[in-house]
Amino acid sequence: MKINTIRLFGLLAAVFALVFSNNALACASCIETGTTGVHAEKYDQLMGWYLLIGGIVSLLVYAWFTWLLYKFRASEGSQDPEDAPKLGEIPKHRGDPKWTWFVTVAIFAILMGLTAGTINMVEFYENPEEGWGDGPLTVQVTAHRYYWEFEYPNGNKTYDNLIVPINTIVILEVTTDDVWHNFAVPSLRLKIDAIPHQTNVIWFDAPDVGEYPISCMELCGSDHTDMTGNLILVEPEVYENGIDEDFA
Ligand SMILES: [Cu+2]
Repeated sequence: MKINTIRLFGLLAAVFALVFSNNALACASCIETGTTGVHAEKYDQLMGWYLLIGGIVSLLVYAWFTWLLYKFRASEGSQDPEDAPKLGEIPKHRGDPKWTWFVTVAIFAILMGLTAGTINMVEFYENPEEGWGDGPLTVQVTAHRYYWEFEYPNGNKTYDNLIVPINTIVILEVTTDDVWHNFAVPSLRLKIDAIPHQTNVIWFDAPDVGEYPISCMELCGSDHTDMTGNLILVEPEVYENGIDEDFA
């Protein structure tokens, strides 16, 4: 192999390594925080489709690109092919229109499929579905600079820690007392704006007891990064026995 060919393959290998190591890092961080709940399951399925289709398309594009670079590489004494485009001239007929049609229809079909999946997902986030679990249990979430307030149906309140039972539909009615915030529980793939004078609704249902980090994901002031908490999922009996003594 010529030195330029070796360099070319080295460069492509580096690009691939960079792309795939980024994906690996993203996966590692999602395993670290743990995932639970019906939203995470559906969301990850959809992301799996995006990654799979994106992966296949990029492999095809890079393979085609590499093949073209190799096939049309310059060598001593080589000349432009007859149908090479010339500066300032509109090329005569080049290529096969069937391929253009094929690619256009394929892209359209892929985009329509992903759009339908995404709209479906948005509807799932907005409408609690019956049959997932007990409940619903409605909790009022109020954001403050720089803490979270959770008010339960019986009037009890907790701060920064949201404590709810597993296998229950939990509806969160989210608002704010001051500026814009954003309530997010990455492990459950939940994220919703907290907007003054407005109540936004999101729901979840998760089967695994544990603690899952809550973050504010809207830059809200100097202590924004300290605006954290935990979603604490407990057995229904533990929740019934009173959340005040154990967790608040
Ligand atoms: Cu905030």
